Amino acid sequence: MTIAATMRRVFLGTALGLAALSAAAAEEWKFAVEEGPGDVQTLYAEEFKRLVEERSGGQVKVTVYTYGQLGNENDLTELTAAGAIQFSNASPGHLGTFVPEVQVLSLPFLLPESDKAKGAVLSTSKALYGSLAKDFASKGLSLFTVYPEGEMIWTTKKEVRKPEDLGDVKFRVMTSPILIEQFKLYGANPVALPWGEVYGGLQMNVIQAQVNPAFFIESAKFHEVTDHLIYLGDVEYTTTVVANADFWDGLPAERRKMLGEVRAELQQFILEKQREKNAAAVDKMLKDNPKLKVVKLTPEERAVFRKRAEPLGGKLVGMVGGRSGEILEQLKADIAAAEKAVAAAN
Ligand code: 6CS
Repeated sequence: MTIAATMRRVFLGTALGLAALSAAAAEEWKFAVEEGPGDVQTLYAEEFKRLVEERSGGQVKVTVYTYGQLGNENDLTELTAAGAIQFSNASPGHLGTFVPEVQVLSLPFLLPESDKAKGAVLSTSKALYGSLAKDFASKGLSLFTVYPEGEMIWTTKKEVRKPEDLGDVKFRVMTSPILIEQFKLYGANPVALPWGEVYGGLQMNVIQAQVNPAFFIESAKFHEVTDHLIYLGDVEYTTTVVANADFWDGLPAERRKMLGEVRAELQQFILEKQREKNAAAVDKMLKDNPKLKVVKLTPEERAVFRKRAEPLGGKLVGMVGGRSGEILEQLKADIAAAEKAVAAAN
């Protein structure tokens, strides 16, 4: 064997040995999302994976699971609380039976309209990271972060401009109980379903409407089985990322520090990604389905729904009890402070 061939062998042997060693040493973190490939939550989890693997020097390997691979939205929360997976998305729209207090984030006409103030509230609010985090912890979940995924848009078969138009509409909502109350107040006939059943339901006319951000309507193809996109401007889709609490509490301090930095970087990353994806999705849907009609409610029409939604905060506190009233009041104070700070900076 030539010297060069021997050197190559030695080099290859060492490289393989090192790779095997680091593979053996790598710890696996499983991260399950509630959405499909290319969707906002998946982009977040993939960027999380890239940063964590790089910054842990290969000592942590993150495996991302998309919707359906490990179960539906509610299954993922249970798997995380039980410690079978380390991280998952648990959106307030589905988490309401497990951590009822989280439903404050689903209240319409509450979060700030400006992206800056909304971003600030979702990443730093005392109500969320001080108070609500305790309710997560009591269920075995550690609240890692909260981020927005875009304005909720209704897809309907007929034009809807006022509550009376919804009288005969079976409206699919996510599985949190407050959403049933919200759509009853709006005048509809709400039905809670996991999203995997929505396309078929619309196609078979078992339901006639649903609500989601534009990127999701496009990727789940709901625009193929609908006729109108209705913009009310009442609520933002938000999601929380949670970790198993025992796993989180057992992390060494430097790992938690690294995760804090990753979290801060991802906050900006995901704000931009979701904005881009939502804007592109509307163009794509109108191209795919030229008959789709876009309806933006006027301020007067919007005010009617806003009025209908007024009792909802009180209903939520009545349903959930515990510290939910306090959390809601603190959240309102955090929102007012963020809006004031943004106005002062402009
Ligand atoms: O409508 C739903 O249930 C789903 N919507 C989004 C935007 N993400 C996941 C969630 O389960």
